[in-house]
Amino acid sequence: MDFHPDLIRFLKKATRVAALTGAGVSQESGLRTFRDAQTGFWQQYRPEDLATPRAFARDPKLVWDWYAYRRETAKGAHPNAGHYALAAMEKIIPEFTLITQNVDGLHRVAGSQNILELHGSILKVRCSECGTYADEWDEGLDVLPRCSKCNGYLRPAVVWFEESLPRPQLDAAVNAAQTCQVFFSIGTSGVVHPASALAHTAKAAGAVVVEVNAEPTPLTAKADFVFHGRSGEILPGLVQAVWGE
Ligand code: BV8
Ligand code: ZN
Repeated sequence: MDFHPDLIRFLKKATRVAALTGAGVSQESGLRTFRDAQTGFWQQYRPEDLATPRAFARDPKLVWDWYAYRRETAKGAHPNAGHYALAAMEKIIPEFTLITQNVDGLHRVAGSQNILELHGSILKVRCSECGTYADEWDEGLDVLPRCSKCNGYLRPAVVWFEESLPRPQLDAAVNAAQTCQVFFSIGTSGVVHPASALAHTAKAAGAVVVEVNAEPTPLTAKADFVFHGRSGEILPGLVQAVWGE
């Protein structure tokens, strides 16, 4: 894959870079994306119908089990070359902000440190009533884990649809989009708000926008550089072409 000399020049001299990642970055680690059809028992459900407070209120055990299944698959997954390339960029570029919609924790495993988890973490669990985080809980077929403090139902510490994003992370992400010189949108279909607005905020603030995604998205027409393919191949190629690492 060859990279436009302008992009290489921009990146070589960039001191402030931001990257937004979505489920596509973890696809090569074997984790399903949101728009991929689900597999096995879960293929009868649409993620959008399970990742909501209403679904949890209606059937907390079904939603808990879906997240328990995804938590186990996330724990069994390994970062891929795309995650490692982003961790390498953070070490090279003076100010690098990784903004992720993913809840699988793989960026941290790959060594990224300055991470904004806009949608929370599937590895963390909190009480749906008092908000207390739980370090351990009962798992089992007919068990619905409850809070040791108030006996409320435990839930995954992720942001569901129609729930607000954590203010500090969102504000920091907007600030990074407004101040960066180059903004990457990687492995995301760009349909979920407000994360999908960040690339447009960066563009409006004068950043060079780079899209790395397996297929075209609503951002493609506005991006300055577009690479359609697998992030696990494109990102390491870019790091090699720009910084020779
Ligand atoms: C909110 C955590 C305020 C849980 C998630 C109408 C218009 C505008 C907005 C709305 C609207 N109706 C409702 C809304 C708001 C809603 C929204 O945006 N809905 C969408 C569906 C229209 N947003 C919200 O509700 C947000 N909150 O707005 O609060 C509010 C308050 C009260 C009332 C109303 C509003 C909360 C959004 C957060 C939801 N939680 N996840 C969990 O994970 O279980 S979102 C979920 O989708 C994941 O985080 C996921 O990351 C995210 C986005 O999906 P993607 O990451 O982009 O994944 P996707 O599968 O879509 O795409 C993957 C891409 O990768 C594909 O393009 C594919 O081609 C590509 N790919 C695949 N393999 C590879 C690859 N690319 C490269 N390499 C590969 N190998
Ligand atoms: Zn509680």
